[in-house]
Amino acid sequence: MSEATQVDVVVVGAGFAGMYLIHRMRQAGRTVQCFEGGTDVGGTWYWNRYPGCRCDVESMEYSYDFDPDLQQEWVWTEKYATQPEILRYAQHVADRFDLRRSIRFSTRVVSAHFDEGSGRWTVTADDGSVTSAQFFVMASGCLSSANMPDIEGRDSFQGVLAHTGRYPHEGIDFAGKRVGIVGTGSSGIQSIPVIAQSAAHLTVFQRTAQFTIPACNGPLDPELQAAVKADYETFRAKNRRMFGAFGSHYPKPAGDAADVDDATFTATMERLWEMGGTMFLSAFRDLMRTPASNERAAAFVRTKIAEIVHDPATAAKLTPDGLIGCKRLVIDTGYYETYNRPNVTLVDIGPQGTPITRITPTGVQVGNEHHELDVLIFATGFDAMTGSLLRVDIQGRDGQRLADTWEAGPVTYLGLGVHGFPNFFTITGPGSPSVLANMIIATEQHVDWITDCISYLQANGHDTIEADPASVESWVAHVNAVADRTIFPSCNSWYLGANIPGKPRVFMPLPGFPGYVDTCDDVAANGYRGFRLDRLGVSAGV
Ligand code: N01
Repeated sequence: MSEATQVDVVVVGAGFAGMYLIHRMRQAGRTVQCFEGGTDVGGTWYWNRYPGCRCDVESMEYSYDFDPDLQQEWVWTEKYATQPEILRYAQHVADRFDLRRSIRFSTRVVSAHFDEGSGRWTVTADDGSVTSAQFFVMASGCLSSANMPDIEGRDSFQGVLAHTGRYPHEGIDFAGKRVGIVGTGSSGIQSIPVIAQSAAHLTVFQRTAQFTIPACNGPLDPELQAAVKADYETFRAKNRRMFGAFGSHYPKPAGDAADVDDATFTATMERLWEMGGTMFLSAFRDLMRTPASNERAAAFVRTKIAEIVHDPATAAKLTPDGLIGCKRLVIDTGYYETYNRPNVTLVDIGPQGTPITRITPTGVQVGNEHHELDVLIFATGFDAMTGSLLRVDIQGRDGQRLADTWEAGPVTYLGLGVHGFPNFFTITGPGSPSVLANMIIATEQHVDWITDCISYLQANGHDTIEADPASVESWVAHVNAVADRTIFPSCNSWYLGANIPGKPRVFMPLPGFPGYVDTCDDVAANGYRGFRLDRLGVSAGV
C-alpha cells in the first residue's frame, strides 16, 4: 500500500461549507485536503438540478459574508436565486480563492479511522488513496443523501427515472411526454409548475398535502441591491440576530396571535402572504409555539387553496391537515394554480387515497388504475442530517463506530463534536441550527469556530479535542427542551427522521440561531468548556 499523504485537515464535501473551510485553513497556514464526490464544487447546488430549483432564502442573504469584496462584486439577478445562478456563484468563489487545487473531485471518502497513539485520522477514499490528518471534518451536507423509496418494481421502469436530488446533468426533455412525479415537498412543489408547462401530461402522486406560500419571486431591484451593498455589514449583522439568520427586512412580529381579533389576524397574514416567503410564519410571535395560533394561520392558507384551485375535489386533496410549518414551510411559484391546468392530474396515494401498488415497466399502478408514463421523477427527499455522515465508515477511539454510537439517534455537543471521536467535527451537524437557519451563514459560523478552535489547540500545546460525555448528554437534553417549546416535534417530518423507515425519531436541528452562536462563543471563550483537551499521552482535560 502506498504511504499515506500527510495533511493537517481532511474535509469531506466541496459545498459551501467545505469550500470556506479550505479557505480558512489555508489562511491559517494549515494543509487541507478536500474530497468531493461530484465533478465540481457546489454541493446541494451541484446535485439538485431539477426544473424550478431555487433557494428559499433571498439572494442578498444566501451568500458568503466573509469577504467584503466578494459580496460587493457579485450581482444577483432575482429575489430568490435559481440553482444555476447559485452554482455559478459557488464556481466563482472557487476560482476567486483558487480552491480547486485542494479538492479531489469524483472521489468519495469511504472510511475514516482515528488512531489514539498518533492522535490522527486515517482517511481512505474510493480511489484507493490514504490520507493521514490531525483533524477530520465532515462537510457533507444535511440534505445530500437522496431517499429513493423501495417501491416494488421500481427498477423495472423502462422510461426515464430520476431523483430530484441526483438529477441528470443533461436535463430531461419533457416535451410531449407523459410525466409522473412522486413527492410534494419543496422539491416537488418547485418542479411541478415548471414540468407542467412542457409535459404532455403530468401526474402528481401525493402522499401528504403540504402547506406552501407564494415566493413572490421576481427580478432583483438594482436599487434595492445597491442599498443593501451600501451597508452590507449592518444588514448581515441584523440578519445574524434573526431566528434563522435571515429576514431582518420583514415586518417585526405583530405580538401574539392569541391577543388579536380575527380581522386584525387576517389583515396581518394577508400582508405577509402578499410579501411572500417563509417569513410568513413570523407574522406573530406565537405561531410556531402555540397550536391554537398556528391553527389560525393554517386555516388562512386552507382558505387560499380553496380560492385558487377551481376543482373542489382537487382543492380538498391539496389541503393539508395539521399545523403549518411543522414540516418545513414550502414557498412556490404558481403551485396551486398548476392544478387548474388541463394537463395535470393529482393522485392521492396517502391514507385517504390508495397507495402505489407497484411500478411497472410502463408506469405506476395505483389500485385498479394504471398511469402510463414516459418519465418518472422521485421528489422523495433525503435521509436528512445523518444520512451522509453514516454512509462513511467513521470509527473513533477503540474502533468505536459512529453508526453504533448514534444507533438510537445522533448525539453531539453543539452539533460540532461527538464523544469518542477526538478531532472530528461535523459542520451543521445534528444539534446545531443547520437546516433551520440560512445555511451559508450557519456553515461560516461553524467553520470560523473550528478554525479558531484548532488555532487555540495549537497555541496551548494541545493535540486533541473531544466532547465530554456529560456535555453531550446535557446538549441533547437542551436541544429536545428547546424543540419541545415549539410545534416542531408534533408531526412526521424529516427534521425528526420520520421520513426514513426505521430511522430513530429524534428532533435533529436546534431552533434559534442567535442563542446558539452566543453559546458557541461562550464555550470558546471559556477554554472550550465541555470539551476535553489533551496532549498526546498526557491528559490536560478542562
Ligand atoms: O423532500 P421532502 P424535498 N412514497 O422530504 C414524499 C430542502 N429544499 O426534497 O410527506 C410516496 O420535504 C413525501 O411524502 P410524506 C428543504 O429544507 C429546499 O422536497 O412523507 N411519497 C413528501 O411529499 C426541504 O424541506 C428547497 O408523506 C413519498 C416528499 O416525498 C428539504 O430540502 C428546495 C415517499 C418528500 O418531501 C427536502 O425537500 C428543495 C414514498 N415512499 C429542497 N417517500 C428550497 O430552498 C417520501 N415521499 C426551496
